[in-house]
Amino acid sequence: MLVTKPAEEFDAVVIGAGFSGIYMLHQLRKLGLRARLFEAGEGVGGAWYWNRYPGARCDSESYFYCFFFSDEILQEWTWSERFPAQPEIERYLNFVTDRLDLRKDMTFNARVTAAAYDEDTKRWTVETTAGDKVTARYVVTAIGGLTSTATNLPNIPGIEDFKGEWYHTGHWPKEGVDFSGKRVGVIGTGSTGIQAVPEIAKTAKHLTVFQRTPAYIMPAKNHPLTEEYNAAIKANYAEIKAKVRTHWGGQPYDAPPYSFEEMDLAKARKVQEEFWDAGGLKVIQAFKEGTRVPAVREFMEEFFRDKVRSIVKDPVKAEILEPKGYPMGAKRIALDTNYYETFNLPHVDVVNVKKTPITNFTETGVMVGDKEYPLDILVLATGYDAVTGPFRKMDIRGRGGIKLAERLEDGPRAYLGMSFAGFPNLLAISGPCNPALSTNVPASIEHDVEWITDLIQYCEKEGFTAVEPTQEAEDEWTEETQSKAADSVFTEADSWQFGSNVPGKPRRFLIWLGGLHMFRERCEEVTKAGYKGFKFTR
Ligand code: NA7
Repeated sequence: MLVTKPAEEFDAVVIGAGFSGIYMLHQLRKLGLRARLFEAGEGVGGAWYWNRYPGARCDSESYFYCFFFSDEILQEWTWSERFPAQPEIERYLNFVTDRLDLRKDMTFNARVTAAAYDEDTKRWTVETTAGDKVTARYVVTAIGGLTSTATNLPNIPGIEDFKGEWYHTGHWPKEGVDFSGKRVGVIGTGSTGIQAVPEIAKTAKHLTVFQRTPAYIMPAKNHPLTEEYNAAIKANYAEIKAKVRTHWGGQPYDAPPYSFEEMDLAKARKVQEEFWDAGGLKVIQAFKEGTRVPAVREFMEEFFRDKVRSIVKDPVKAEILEPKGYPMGAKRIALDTNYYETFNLPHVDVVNVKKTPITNFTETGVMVGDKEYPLDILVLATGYDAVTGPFRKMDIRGRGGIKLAERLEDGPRAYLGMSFAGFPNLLAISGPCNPALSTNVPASIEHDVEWITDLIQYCEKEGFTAVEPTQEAEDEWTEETQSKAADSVFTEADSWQFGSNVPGKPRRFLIWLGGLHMFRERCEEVTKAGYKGFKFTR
């Protein structure tokens, strides 16, 4: 039975202990506010706590997939690999938590289920699965956009009939899964499936990959970092930080060096080959014209298909795996380590489930058309009900009892991707209509946390009891989010970014596509104009 704990009063509640929650709690403490953080997991990490599937690894390079707000932490922490794996990021976030002595204000194993605003007391009441019922003047959601609370299970009948083990990658058991000697099936070939497949293949007796859409995949070319490299990075953090702050995607990369138009195809191919060899997200950043220019994009698409044909020896498998049917960039591009090579192993197969969809699960496997694939373990790498999903899982009620879940039913809406009309003092880090998920996420998170901190500080200083955006400001930002997406290549495919991976979810773009550098400017303009678009109550 759930025992309700005695009510406690806080200035602020933070929901979630990933990158966002950790930094937000630190900032609130610095403001001198009494804050409490609730986290569903047993420990800190957020997405990096739950995503323990084999091969889970970051697609951003470690030296900039981190907090920049503390020079001390930048100097004290040393990354071991170019692209950090889940355990290392989890260790990093634990290190930061302890370094800032945040744990004492965190409650674990407590999933927030409800938050309701009382217009008389001007306080939120927040409830958790652990029986907490606390009140606070501010609530900051630090729940992430792709999270374990809102995993996307495929709408294929019969999962309950399957007698083997099955796991969603976003809820991976802490103790791991033993694939040895087992017939394993993986459904889903997004970033997650692409990372998991080579690792599962190492021990499984047989692996069948059920692929609906072939992704465009770049080689990570991951490697351990040397002492010299780390020393050079640490000596250079001021410059790196400045670049992160001014880059579209929050990455400290220089602008593409070459002009596609000014070279012949043979030269372009040589250049592209060099970028391929360097690996990482820079692979598609060789040409100034960028992939929005169809000629550049088509050149690269063909380059990627050639690569698949040259790596995968079986032409039938290669044909299934070749990315096609939509333009590159219309779905997230993934990084791999030995993904294509894995299909050269005799015990690894790929099945095209776009051509013949999965019809149902049986007690013993998966039916594709009239053929059954017998399985002992099924891995669902089928993604998330992104961005709005995690908000809609909580019962959040604002003025007059309006429900945030209902407000978000028709698609994402928020002002600056951080605030909601009718929900005073509810602030969201990387909320709907925010650029975070199109960028190096920690860089966006740092921005949002700092902007929210300034807003709260302003309220405290001015003696305002409540701040919320006007309906008009929220509507405008919401529409701007859609119009930016309408001009983008994303319109040309189904993706989680458009909500089209979840049956019944409206096709509305979830992310503000103006780039982090422009978002920073827009938020600054709002601040300088006396928090334009917000209304304050004393
Ligand atoms: P994604 O990118 O949403 O990928 C999910 C994959 O699962 C994708 O290949 C889907 O195919 C596939 N899928 C989903 N439902 C089905 C059904 N019913 N049948 C067959 N295949 C299906 O999730 P990830 O976890 O890989 O990555 C999410 C983000 O996390 C990623 O973008 C990074 O930012 C980190 P589809 O493409 O829809 O045809």
